Amino acid sequence: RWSHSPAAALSGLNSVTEEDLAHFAKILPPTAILSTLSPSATPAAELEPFNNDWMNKYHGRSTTVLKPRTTQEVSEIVKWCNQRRIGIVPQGGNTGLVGGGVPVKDELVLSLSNMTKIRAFDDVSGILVADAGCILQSLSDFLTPHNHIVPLDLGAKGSCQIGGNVSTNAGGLRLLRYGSLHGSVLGLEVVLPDGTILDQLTSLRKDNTGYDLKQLFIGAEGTLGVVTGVSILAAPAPQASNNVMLALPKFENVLPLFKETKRQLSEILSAFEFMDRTVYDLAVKHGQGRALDPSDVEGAECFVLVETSGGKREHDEEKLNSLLESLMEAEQPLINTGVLATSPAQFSALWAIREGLTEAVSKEGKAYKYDISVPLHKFKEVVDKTKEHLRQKDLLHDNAVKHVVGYGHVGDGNLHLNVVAAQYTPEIEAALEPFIYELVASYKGSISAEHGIGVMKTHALQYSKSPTSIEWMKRIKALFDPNGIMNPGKVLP
Ligand code: FAD
Ligand code: 2HG
Ligand code: ZN
Repeated sequence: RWSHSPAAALSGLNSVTEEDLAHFAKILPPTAILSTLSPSATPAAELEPFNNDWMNKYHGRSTTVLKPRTTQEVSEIVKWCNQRRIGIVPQGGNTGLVGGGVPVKDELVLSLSNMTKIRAFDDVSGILVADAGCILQSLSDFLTPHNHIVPLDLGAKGSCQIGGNVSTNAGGLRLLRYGSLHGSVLGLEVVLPDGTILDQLTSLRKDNTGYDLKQLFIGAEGTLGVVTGVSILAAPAPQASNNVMLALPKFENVLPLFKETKRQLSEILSAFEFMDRTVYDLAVKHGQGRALDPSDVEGAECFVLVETSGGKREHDEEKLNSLLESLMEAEQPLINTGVLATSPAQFSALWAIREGLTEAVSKEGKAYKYDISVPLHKFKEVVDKTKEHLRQKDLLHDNAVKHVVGYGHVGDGNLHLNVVAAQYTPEIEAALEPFIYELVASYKGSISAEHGIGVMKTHALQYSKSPTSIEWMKRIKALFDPNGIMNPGKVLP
């Protein structure tokens, strides 16, 4: 039986006891065990970062955090928890935005933060094999002198871990160019819920030997096992990168602009990121990146950040400049202005605006985040309809919802609808849900484009998945994890 209450998934599971801790002490050194139960009890405050999510929206009450250093240690911990029916929440950098990485109640937190070894890199094939706890930025730094890049980039790169990225199937800012992790992850090492180590850490580009089991763990959000190692295809570093922030007089121009940009830039286009005026203003207000000149933003309803990555600077600059010229000189220009980065510092400053949007929103208030796939021409309609709906409910004012903003990955049809409130309140949530999920379903969209389901959207899965799909997901879960210990209350209703 499955219930719509995440906590119900925990019935039948046990809390960690002092006896369990005594067993963990045989596996791990004292420094790798944080517990408020232990004889030398860890102060509760030290567990707070593990019990609360990035938005401070989801709160767990775990008493114990374990930080294994090896796959073997993970295996022994998981095996014990399975025998004892203790729920486990695998945790990476805890930057997830759907509450998947924190406990629902007092499950044990298994932090991958001590598993940070780069296991191998082959600069001919570009294949990188690393522990799941490696921070994305550190993998990127490692690859720089080898003239390669991770095929994934996101604003949380300084904290998120590659195992967390794989487990959420994170999309991010480079998906347009390098595709999803379902393509670039070549192999995984996973500790299954009974403690078995599933070694699928192949470094082969091609391997058609039956079912591709690793795909199940990409986006499983820790519900099927603990990812301990990742083999990923790094991309050759582009020889030249440029970017330009385009200011558009109206949203309707985004679609034709995307078409024209793709046509002219073709193989060198590497990002096409959208932000509406309100969220741009929030970025400026909260100090993300460097504000554009007032004359460049005047009359702009929204912005698009275009990046090119190619093999020859002169060639790319010529293409980008001629795109800008043709856009400006058209009879009905699609853009007001384009601010072209002319130095590495400006290049980073333009990206900092886009990458800082999530942070800006969180400084402004409490964000309800809807990470949705909808047809591109509906992006603005979704924002407008949500605003109107909140206005009708008299919730669009400074003491309730302060802003409704939209930004995201145009190239991937992925809108980040953020409803920025003064507080998280049941009243606002009730106004937003199921309203937004129904709206998304009416466009045949997805209620989660890239952030996952976590604990936030288990009850909404039905808007994007058929009953047959959900039934088979449940069967897969029961097959891998018959005792329901892995991240209970997440993903499945
Ligand atoms: P956590 O938050 O720790 O965990 C996320 C989920 O994965 C949880 O369910 C957890 O149980 C599970 N998990 C973590 N590690 C493992 C493991 N080793 N084995 C099994 N399960 C595991 N997402 C995007 O897709 N695109 C973006 O552009 C993007 N930008 C972001 C920007 C900011 C500022 C922030 C805060 C978040 C952003 N995210 C984005 C959300 C995104 O999901 C995470 O940043 C990232 O992928 C999660 O990695 P993490 O290590 O922090 O995982
Ligand atoms: C991004 O694209 C992230 O910046 C986060 O996916 C989106 O905060 C959000 O809603
Ligand atoms: Zn995103």
